[in-house]
Amino acid sequence: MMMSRMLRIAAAIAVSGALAACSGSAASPSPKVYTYKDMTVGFIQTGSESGWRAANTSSFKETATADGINLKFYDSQNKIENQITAFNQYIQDPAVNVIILAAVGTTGYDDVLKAAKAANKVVVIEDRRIEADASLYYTYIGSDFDKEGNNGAAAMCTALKGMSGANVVEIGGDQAASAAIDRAKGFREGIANCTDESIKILDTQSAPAWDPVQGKAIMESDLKKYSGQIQGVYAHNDELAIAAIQAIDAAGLKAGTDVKVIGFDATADGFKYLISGEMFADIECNPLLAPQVYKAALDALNGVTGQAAWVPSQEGQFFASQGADALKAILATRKY
Ligand code: GYE
Repeated sequence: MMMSRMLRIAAAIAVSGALAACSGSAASPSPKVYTYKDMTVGFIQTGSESGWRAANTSSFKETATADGINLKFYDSQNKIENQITAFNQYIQDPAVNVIILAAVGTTGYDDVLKAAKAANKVVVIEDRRIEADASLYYTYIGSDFDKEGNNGAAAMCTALKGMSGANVVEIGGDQAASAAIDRAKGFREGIANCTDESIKILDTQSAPAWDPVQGKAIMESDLKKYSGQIQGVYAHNDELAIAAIQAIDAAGLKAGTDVKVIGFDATADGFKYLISGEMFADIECNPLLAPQVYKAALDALNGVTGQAAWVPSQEGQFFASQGADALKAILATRKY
């Protein structure tokens, strides 16, 4: 009697175990694999201050449309306080699972980065580096602005070759931006290595929010203050370089001959002044970052680890000395 009861209990246990295995209740569910259609991105853009910025914004909007990403776009009007507001809005928005930041400044983001992490939002920094613990965001994708500054210095050394004791003035971008901070740093590092001539920075001023109207006023002031003493202009983007060229020409001087101008971004407008010979060199800065940034965000959603803290952009430089025909041919192949 006892044996048959024990057999019945053993059989019942075996059957329930088999049923649990069949129903899958014992096995854990396989993790969800995210696709771009599962991404709702809150993109916090600096503003619309330059041709580079317009190309960067287009890259994110066009790529989102092509990939089926739901994009929420915020223009910060170049104000850090607006970026903090937008960050908090996206943190509180249950639809947003990815936040992308193009930073106006380098500091002031720690609290919102911590809040985004606590809310399990993926954060990717694009364009400009920030001063924050790398554990607070998935990765940073943007240029090596210090290297760009080194390249700008090398171009200035070439432009002023053989002029012992050459003087330059600097027209900086917004002094809060890492792009301006590092291009200034890289330039100073680089001109110290000029072999054939010593280059002195006569004056340096920054254009708030990269405003070319301010940039032109800075150049006009420098031309008055240092009349006949300026051989070179180091401008932190093409709009500031073009503003300087306009001021130089208005002062009766010839940009490209009397004064050598170096710019950054290599936008279509910058190319026009390379082709005319009024800009000596244009150091490229790649704004077409959206495909890389969205892929990184998707990897983050899918739990991919081992991502580099910084993925530097690939970019080159262009010179008036390449000749108008060659530069026109290159320009015809470019997207911005
Ligand atoms: O050079 C300038 C824009 O962060 C690289 O920002 C970007 C810079 C770019 O205002 O045109």
